[in-house]
Amino acid sequence: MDLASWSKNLFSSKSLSTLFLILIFAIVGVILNYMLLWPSANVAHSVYIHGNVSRLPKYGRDKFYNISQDIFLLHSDKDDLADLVAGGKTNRNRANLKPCPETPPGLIGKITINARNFTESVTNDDSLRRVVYGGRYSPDDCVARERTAIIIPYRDREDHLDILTRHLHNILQRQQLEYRIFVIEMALPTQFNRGLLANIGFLFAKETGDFSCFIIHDVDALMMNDKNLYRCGSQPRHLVTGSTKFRTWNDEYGLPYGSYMSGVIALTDSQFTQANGFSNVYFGWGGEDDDFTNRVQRANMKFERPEKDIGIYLAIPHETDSTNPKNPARFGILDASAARQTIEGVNSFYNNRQKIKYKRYAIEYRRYYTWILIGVNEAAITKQYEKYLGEPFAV
Ligand code: UD2
Ligand code: MN
Repeated sequence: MDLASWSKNLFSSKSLSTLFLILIFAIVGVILNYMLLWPSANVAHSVYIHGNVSRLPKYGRDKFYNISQDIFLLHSDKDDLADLVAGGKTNRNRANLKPCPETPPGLIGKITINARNFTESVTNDDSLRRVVYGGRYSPDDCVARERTAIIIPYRDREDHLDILTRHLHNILQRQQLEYRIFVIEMALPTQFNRGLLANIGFLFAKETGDFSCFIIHDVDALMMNDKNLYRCGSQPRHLVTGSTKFRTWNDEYGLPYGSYMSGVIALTDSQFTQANGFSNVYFGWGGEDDDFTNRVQRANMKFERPEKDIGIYLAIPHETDSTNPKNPARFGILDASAARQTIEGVNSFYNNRQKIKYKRYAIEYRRYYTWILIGVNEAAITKQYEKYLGEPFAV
């Protein structure tokens, strides 16, 4: 074929339309590629799901779909958790950095929180931008003096969780901590069990990273003074000296009784383990906190608190949750607390003859926290320990 007839052929309507089609395919291909691949490439290695989604209870599945834009990988049951979290271990191999100063320089003391607009008054966009997926942070310019795991037993308090996580990211960065926020959620239909979730959260945090301090944190407690450092001590620490929930006789913020240690507590691995963690048998509201006070005492430790005006918390007001009704049997169960100290607690999930079974339905590295969804069988646990639940009290 000579050049003239070749070019004539090329510009014939048939080859032109073929060319045109190829061009259209290419453009659509590029656009599709951009739309489909680019956003997921952006969140790769950020968010993981563990578990068989088809077996999630309805509640968990709803939650799962709600945040679909954040989900990248879906793992089958066969996936090894160690692989999933390996990328999440904090790299502390930064030989040239000095330890952060004993007293963080940027603290401001009393914090003003506007109760009419919590979200706005606790949000600091710069601090949120610095958070790594899964709710992690580590100072750039020095090595943190504490590596703190914040563990939040949780269910169905999205607004509180949003406020608390913004608040914590803002303040804990000022405190120059290396930290990570864990949210441990209990799947329905089981009644809420704060102690059991705290135990599982503690073990999960240990599995996930190298933490020197574990803080069990209510979702509705906002610290009102950033000098309240989220660090551990030589004894377990109760970080609350007063709450807007409790007024004293002279109208100050206080606590309901002296041995009270609810809301926010900080313990090292060995302190938590020595007390054998929380009791797992309190389903519904109440009792687990006083039980834990007893455990700490029986393990020959005692709670310490920060200075009085530093440990003030704002308690976000809320109603009673329908799946966490007051537990009418809690006083009897508390009476039998000593008998359970060694036979059930955090050890129920690793070296116990009578292990407590639980399911890990899902793990997600969300934008501002790591979320895990737990399922347990309330009837089976209650049966397992029926001899150790004391006498039911008439209330
Ligand atoms: C008190 C204690 C709390 C705990 C509880 C008894 C204070 C400041 N706190 O809190 O530490 O001992 O009594 O169980 O006194 N939660 C959910 N969803 C639910 C139910 C509970 O997320 O449906 C979590 C959440 O982190 C919450 C915590 O459990 O902050 C305590 O539950 P609460 O806030 O209903 O109980 P409250 O305020 O009486
Ligand atoms: Mn509360």
